[in-house]
Amino acid sequence: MDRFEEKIGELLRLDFGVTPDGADAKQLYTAVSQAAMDSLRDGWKKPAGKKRACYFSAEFLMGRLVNSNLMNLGLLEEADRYLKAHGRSVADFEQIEDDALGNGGLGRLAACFLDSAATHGIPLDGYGIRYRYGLFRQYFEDGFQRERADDWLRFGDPWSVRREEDAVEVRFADQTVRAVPYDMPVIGYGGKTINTLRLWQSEPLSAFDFDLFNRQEYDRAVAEKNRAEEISYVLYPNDDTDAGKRLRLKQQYFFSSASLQSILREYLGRHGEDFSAFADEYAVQLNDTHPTVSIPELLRLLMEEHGLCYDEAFSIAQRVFAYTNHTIMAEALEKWDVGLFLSVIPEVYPYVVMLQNGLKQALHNKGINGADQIPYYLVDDGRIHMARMAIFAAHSTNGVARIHTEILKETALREWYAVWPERFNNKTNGITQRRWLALCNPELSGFITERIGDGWITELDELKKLAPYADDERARERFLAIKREKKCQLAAYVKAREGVELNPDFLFDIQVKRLHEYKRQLLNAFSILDIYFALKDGRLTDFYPTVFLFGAKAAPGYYRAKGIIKYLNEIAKRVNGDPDMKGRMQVVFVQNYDVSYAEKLIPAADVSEQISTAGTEASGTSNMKFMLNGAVTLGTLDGANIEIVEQAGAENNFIFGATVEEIASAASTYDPKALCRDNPRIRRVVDTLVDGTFSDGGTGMFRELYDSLMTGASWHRPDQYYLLLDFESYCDAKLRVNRAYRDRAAFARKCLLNTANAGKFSSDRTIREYAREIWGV
Ligand code: C3B
Repeated sequence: MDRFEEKIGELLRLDFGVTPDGADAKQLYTAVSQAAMDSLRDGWKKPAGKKRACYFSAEFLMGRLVNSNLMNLGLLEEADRYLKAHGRSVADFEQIEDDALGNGGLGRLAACFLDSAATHGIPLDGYGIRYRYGLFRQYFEDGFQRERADDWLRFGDPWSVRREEDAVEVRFADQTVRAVPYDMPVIGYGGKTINTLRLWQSEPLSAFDFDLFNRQEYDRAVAEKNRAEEISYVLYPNDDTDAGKRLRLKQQYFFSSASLQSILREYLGRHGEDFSAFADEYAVQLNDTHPTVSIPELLRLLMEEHGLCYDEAFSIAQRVFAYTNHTIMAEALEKWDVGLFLSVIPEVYPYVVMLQNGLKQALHNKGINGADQIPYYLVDDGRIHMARMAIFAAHSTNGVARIHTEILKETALREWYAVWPERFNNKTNGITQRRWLALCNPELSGFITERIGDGWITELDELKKLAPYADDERARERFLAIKREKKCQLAAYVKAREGVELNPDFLFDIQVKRLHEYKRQLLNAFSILDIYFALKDGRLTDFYPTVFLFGAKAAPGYYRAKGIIKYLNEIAKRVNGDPDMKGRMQVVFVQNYDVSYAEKLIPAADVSEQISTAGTEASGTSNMKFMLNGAVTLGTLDGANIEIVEQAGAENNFIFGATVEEIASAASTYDPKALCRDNPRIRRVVDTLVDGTFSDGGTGMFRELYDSLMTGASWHRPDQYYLLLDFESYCDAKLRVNRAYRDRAAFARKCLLNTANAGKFSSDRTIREYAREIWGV
């Protein structure tokens, strides 16, 4: 028995007083995790004298850590053997960890980046917030979304180390709090590099006011504690929208200031007050505008506490900071009310003003003066524009897929691109193949490794070697058998979680992502109804039996998104309850879609639904996960879909709908009312929102959805996501996929070619580009 196993036994004995055979799953989980932590303590040190990159992000959606950490440390098999010897397995840890410190794509991307950087020896540390409660847990009640708090700490947190000695203070107008870091090791595959994810927790300066306590003012005695803890209490549940709330600004400033102070402290320890090397030792990537208040805060710290002048401080900031834009949705580009900003962090505001003056001077130097400067103003109309601040003060602004960056340059940020074109660059997103293939699909991983070796685990381009097997009948049959096995596994999981039976011989068509109008789950709903009616009427006779699966959380305050969930659940009830549909079609909306559910759903998919209105989805990353696991994309020419199809071949995917250019030219002519009037198929499905086919429980939600399609956000702007424009081409494409699926060998070929051409979409490739082209590490 080696050291790792001995350590597990010892921890079980000392911490819980149990033997390995007597321990429950939670005790085993804690002991195994702690033993793994113990094994890496020596290797978890920052190497001196190297430039480090810091990823500032309000969200890190890490997913369960135990399996990936054990795998990366090379301990997974050993742990499983040990557990099996005691009548257990790592699968027993399934229900133990949660994975919820992020909303969706942006937070999950941050987690993929950390994994890739550590795997390739790139010094990258994450900095964020240790929310007490992560993204809410979702369940359905009569088809309506309900939310419950996500108490992710209920199983303990064996992967974090509290670093009391590194705590700092963060000052607000109305309170000062202590930011206490919890460090998590980020273990590269093979365990050679261990970086750090530092998450800050907000605490009171002193735990308890005894004066008040003695005066029997108990409420006030705990009030300060509560007010401090409030800051890191809960993750804002909005994806792609900006709540503009006071607490949100507090959260952003809290982790920005704490992270900068912690970096400065490290630097001062090495260099004293000489800041000349600071920008050579640190790069800070701002993950969206959420940490952008870091820019004036760094100026403040350098000028106020270390006596630098504005020009010196600005030049350092500009070399240090880089900004990633993740969306062009106007409502997500953060703007802070000056009054609100002043009431929360008045000490930072003068630095915003200095930046504004610096901007005016810089524009003047470029020959832009007077009213021409207005579109650039950082403070405009009583609001502080955070994206503008980031573009002006950072040396790099990047989009997350080729088309997204083009839209930024040509449309959304064109004034800025005109003045500082050299700052703009593209970094197409990626995903880590360790979690999204090796861990979640060991069956397909084994298939690949048997044929081309295991180099793909760290160099995903190796998958190219798989392409010839797409023409090999035995390989295709094996692939189909694996897909079926993954469907059976998913079916068992869905049965346990939702109480619904899935038939593994059906086609699995899956749309999983946050619920948002622009992602157009409602369009998917309409197409399903269209197929349903066609089957009922006998118009459609050769339909291959299909299950349409959905998973999506709606932000709790997003009324329309919640209406779409209810609508889909009503459709599911109707279709699944219709005896005519037995063996032909099924609709299932799973509850609480999260990273762990994704790990089950994605490997089982035949068809990946990526149907956002062209020009709205910056990149998407689930599209890459589906592709890697051998599904075809049914999608629009939007975000990274474009690059996916370019890599895997248009003939191996199913593209439909208006392009960005076509959407732009449809803007003035799109007339949803006329489309409804003239096209009976459209009318029939859309009318189900209002003709009593389905009940929204008297809430009026369906009527509101109907109105949103017909009249849109405003009277002169009908449905800004053009659902009915793309309806027919979408339904056609859906039936094309369905027909193609009948020829299983030909379909398997398409799937295999998707996997074989997924190399570009590794976050290893993306993070190397950031390291080389932006950070210089
Ligand atoms: C998302 C975008 O919506 C996705 O297209 C993109 O793939 C990911 O970011 C990662 O770049 N996004 C998000 O999850 N949250 C935001 N606030 C903005 C964008």
